Amino acid sequence: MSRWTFYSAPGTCALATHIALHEAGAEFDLVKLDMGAAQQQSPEYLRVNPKGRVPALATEHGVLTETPALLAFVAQSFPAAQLAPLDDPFAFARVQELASYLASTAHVAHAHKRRGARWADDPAAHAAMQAKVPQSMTACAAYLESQIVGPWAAGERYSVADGYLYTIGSWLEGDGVDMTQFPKLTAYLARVGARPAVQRAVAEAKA
Ligand SMILES: N[C@@H](CCC(=O)N[C@@H](CS)C(=O)NCC(=O)O)C(=O)O
Repeated sequence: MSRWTFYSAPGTCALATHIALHEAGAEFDLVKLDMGAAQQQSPEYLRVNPKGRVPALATEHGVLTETPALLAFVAQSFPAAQLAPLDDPFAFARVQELASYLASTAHVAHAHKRRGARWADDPAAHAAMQAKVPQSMTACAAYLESQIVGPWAAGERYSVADGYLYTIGSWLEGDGVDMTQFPKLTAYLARVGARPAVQRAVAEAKA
């Protein structure tokens, strides 16, 4: 395995993959993009990821993007780290189910706060999308609260889904969610946040 390069930016969903890489014990070079300076749209970065988004992981096989794919790839590349139930199709699908929900529902709802220009040009539409975020993210938090049955998202074993739920979960308060309504989720986020790999990734991901 050649050394990987991981492309990230502070305050983004790339933290989920960053956490997984450290949980796995992977060796990688970290490249942090400055989104304030629109580096994700620079010609150099568009050659890495033509979508102009983070995360991206340059591997010996090519560049991979999309958080659920990256998390499964990291878990499968480091089986000894036991970051997913790789030998149990149903349990693995449960991990994927949560990762897909976070990517396609929770993350997209969150993006309506600052990225309304993806979906509409009218400033009034942007304001309407922004106004909806506390409600849509509270609905996500309520669903996630209902899913926490064990110490970790997939039950008894920590998995790559935990670093992802931690990443999106840490956005909830800033999105206007009253976290006192969600004690299980709050305690869970503190539990994940106490892991050394998570603290290392959080520290490295800072601006
Ligand atoms: N579906 C992608 C979403 C990636 C994404 O939207 N990343 C955001 C940061 S959280 C980004 O790079 N935004 C830059 C932009 O919109 O210009 C995933 O789950 O990895």
